[in-house]
Amino acid sequence: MDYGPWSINKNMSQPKIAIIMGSKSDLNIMQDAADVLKELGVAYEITVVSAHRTPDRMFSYARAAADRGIKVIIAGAGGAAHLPGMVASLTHLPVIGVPVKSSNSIDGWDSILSILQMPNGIPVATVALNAAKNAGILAAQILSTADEYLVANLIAFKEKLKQVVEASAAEMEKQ
Ligand code: RP5
Repeated sequence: MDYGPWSINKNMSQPKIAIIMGSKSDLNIMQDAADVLKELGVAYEITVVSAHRTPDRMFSYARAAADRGIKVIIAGAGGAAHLPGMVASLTHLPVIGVPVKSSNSIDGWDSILSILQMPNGIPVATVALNAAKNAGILAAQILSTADEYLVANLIAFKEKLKQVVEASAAEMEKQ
């Protein structure tokens, strides 16, 4: 079966996370998911899959993802953001939805509600508006339940967050 040229990161090992988005215009937001996965040492693939403009591609991508070794799908879209929900309806893999405040979005609420308000039985784990970084972290946390190396990376990542806050607290308290 030809699964298509999904992976942009040809130099990475077998991708475990798929990052997809409705349009190239979502990349400025969705890149944050890729960046944090890189930081955590998680192999990912990234591409554009439009629910409305390429429904057949969405169908074949979602149907084939698990067989290709993908464990979690991160899907970002804006406006009438059907991509995460439709992908979730086509696979048993966990889907994390990123509502994007796109050029066709009315203040972001359309994106949020389209992704958040899924019917019973077909969940999409929805992160905050434009919060692709959190989607990447959450995807890594899901993977880490079966990966000790990743647990260590996540603990180190959270430790860094703590240190940044402690450093800013110490600086502020000096004033
Ligand atoms: C959505 O429409 C996309 O996910 C994007 O957020 C938005 C605008 O797409 P473009 O018109 O910029 O391609 O489907």
